[in-house]
Amino acid sequence: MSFCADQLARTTSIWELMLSHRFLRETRDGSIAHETFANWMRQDYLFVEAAIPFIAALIPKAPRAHRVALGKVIPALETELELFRERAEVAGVSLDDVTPSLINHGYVQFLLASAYTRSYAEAFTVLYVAEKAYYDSWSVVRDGIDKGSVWYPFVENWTSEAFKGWVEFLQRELDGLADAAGPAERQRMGELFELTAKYELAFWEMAAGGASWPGLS
Ligand code: MP5
Repeated sequence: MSFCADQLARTTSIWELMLSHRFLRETRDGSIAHETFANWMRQDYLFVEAAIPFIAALIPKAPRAHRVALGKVIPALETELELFRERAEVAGVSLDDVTPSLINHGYVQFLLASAYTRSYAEAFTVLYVAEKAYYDSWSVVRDGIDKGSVWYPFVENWTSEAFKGWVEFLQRELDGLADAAGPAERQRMGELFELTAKYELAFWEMAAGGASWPGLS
């Protein structure tokens, strides 16, 4: 079995919790509270901003064949940030003075630490899982959301044919990196795979439940 198929099977229970999350169901059904979706938008805007230095830190570690593909992600992320700003304007959401929730802070530190301190194959595992989680999650929303919804452009962003192709590319390449890895590195890749899936689930939980830090209101 390929590395990704193996890991996806091993972490099925996490993916099931992620893809059946109430945040996705309520966004799909149109019953999500405006403030709840706005909370996700504000937090994910910070996450996407942090994804830029994550990708930038991966590039010097990347095999030559990956450099152009990774380089193209940076302008794509800038375009994505524009989408957030445009939707925020339309929906009356302020993206100013946002501070990261504990989950967001932890996830971003984890992303950056992976890029700086782990092998390329290990950090690439984190990238794949984060992208796959968003493709799968927004595909759940796509299957039912009103196309006139103010949130629909986010669905289009992460379920487009181009994004699907990107996730498939990442999956093929990650399988290749895992084939070339020794058993110890492959083991670490598996641990990062699971941890990233848990962060993704936790991010939906935080999006639905609020961004305040434990102990503070
Ligand atoms: C992504 C994201 C997808 N925007 N937010 C989280 C919490 N996980 C994954 O990443 P990208 O870079 O926006 O496609």
